[in-house]
Amino acid sequence: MKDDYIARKERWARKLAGKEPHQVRSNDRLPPGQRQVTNFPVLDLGVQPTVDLAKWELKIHGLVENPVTLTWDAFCELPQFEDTSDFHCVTTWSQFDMHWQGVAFFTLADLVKPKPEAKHVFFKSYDGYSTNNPLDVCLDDDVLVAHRWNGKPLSVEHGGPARVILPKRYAWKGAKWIREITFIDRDILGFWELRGYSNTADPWTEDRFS
Ligand SMILES: Nc1nc2c(c(=O)[nH]1)N[C@H]1C(S)=C(S)[C@@H](COP(=O)(O)O)O[C@H]1N2
Ligand SMILES: [Mo]
Repeated sequence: MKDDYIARKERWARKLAGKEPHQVRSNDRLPPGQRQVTNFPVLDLGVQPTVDLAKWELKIHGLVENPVTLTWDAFCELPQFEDTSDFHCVTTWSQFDMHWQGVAFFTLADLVKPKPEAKHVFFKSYDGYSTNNPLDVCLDDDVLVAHRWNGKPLSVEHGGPARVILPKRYAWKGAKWIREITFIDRDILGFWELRGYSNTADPWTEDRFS
């Protein structure tokens, strides 16, 4: 993991320096079975929690050297990252060129310092939602906790104050209204992963259901 972590971080640093071409999963920008939309549909569990910024917290803990609970101000004071990526929902819509601003997953990992045993990451949200991803997937150079979309604060319906963006996975792998990130040594299934959705969720192999 250590070497892999450093290699991924190096690539991310090159990207920040503008020296790394945008990493793509496939030359086909539109994954199979998807259609392009431009209206950014909303998908949720029927609840859109409104979280007062004064009470908002992001707890990052588990198998890490330095667990933290970030307030909104502390989160916004971390180095900010922006990136443009495509967004693919398992319900067959994709939207291209989504511009996100927030904090790179790398910055959060550097802050808490995952222990070598940490291999998976579990995400919990203010609406009771959860999802899970391998740590190496989270350490891709396009993964972030976003608080702005297309130049504006992220709206509540799209997961504001802050949501996780993992462009190379179907969108359910990115938790809106993020509240807690836990580093763990084994895989634990999240909300949709327990309900028949694929655990790996790769849009380019139409890896939709388990
Ligand atoms: N907290 C939370 N995050 C979530 C969901 C949810 O219901 N609750 N839905 C997921 C699903 S299935 C998708 S497709 C995307 C939708 O994001 P959008 O509503 O901004 O399009 O958020 C994902 N993250
Ligand atoms: Mo979805």
